[in-house]
Amino acid sequence: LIRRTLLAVAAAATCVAAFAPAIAQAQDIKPRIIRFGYGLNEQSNQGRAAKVFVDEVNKRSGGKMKVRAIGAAALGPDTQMQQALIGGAQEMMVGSTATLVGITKEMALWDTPFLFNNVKEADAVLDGPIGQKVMDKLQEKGLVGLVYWENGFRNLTNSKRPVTKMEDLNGIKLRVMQNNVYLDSFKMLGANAIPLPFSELFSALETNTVDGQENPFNTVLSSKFYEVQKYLSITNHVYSPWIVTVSKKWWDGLSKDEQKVLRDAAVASRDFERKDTREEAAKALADLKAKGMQINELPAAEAARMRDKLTHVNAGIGTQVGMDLWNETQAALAKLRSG
Ligand code: TK8
Repeated sequence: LIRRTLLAVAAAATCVAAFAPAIAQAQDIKPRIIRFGYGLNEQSNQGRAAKVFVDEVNKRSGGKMKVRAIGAAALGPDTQMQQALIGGAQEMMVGSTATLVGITKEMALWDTPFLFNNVKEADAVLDGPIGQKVMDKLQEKGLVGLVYWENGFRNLTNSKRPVTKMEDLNGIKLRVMQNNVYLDSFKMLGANAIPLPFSELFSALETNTVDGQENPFNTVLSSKFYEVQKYLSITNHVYSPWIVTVSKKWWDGLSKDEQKVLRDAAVASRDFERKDTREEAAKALADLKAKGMQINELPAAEAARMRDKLTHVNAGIGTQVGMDLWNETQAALAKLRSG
């Protein structure tokens, strides 16, 4: 009888292992505390998706891995957190790919003005082999990239005047991300481009240290830039991804099961984040109008003039990221557009 019971128990255990591999008890998972830093506030699309990541890691690790999501740049701006990850002093973060260009030059690919025409193209390239290739470049610098989230198409706001043509940018002190492509792009368009970390942006706008900035509608709303910016010009000049990264030093000490928990939770957070961001963006303009912003579109001819001017920047990006990667991306986009 004992033997039979043991056999039954063993068979049951095999069943559990075969049919429910997600059960945490069967996995090699230790209790872990994971600091996950981000720059926007808790009420933003970034904050909402960070919460989803917390829940997903909790659920998938049977409560053993606990993510502490810390927003509003409380752990420092993007560039500072990146260094903390590289050094192993912080486990995870999500931030702009643009601020990673100083570490991994290939990230500048995503800063190419007007690279993607729509989010479908962005998803296809970012989640495909090209996005993976760029992400993998982080490893040699001490970072592991997991997924791209959507920051979104960027638009221009300022406190001086409606920007309806390129010349309207002349003399406008415009905050840009700490990134040479953005700096060159807006200088090219005639603005007085000033790199600043995001965490200093609201107060810089409030004190008129800078006159304007560019970010997706979602951020203009969640960071309350409408309180200090009168004009919003719909430029959609670039699609900006966020990227979820892990300290490689820390990652290399995790078991395969723990790494899988983080990878799967990151994918779940990405799927939530893109949907949530797109829903918010679709109604953000009406909200911003209601908050008193004056919104204008660019006449098609003016948009074309700006685009044309910015092609000068593209040549430099090709050299920076490598012509192979550049050409591969252009070919992938051409294929997407023809299909
Ligand atoms: C938040 C930033 C922000 C970015 C910027 O940390 O800096 O303007 O768009 O989302 O990464």
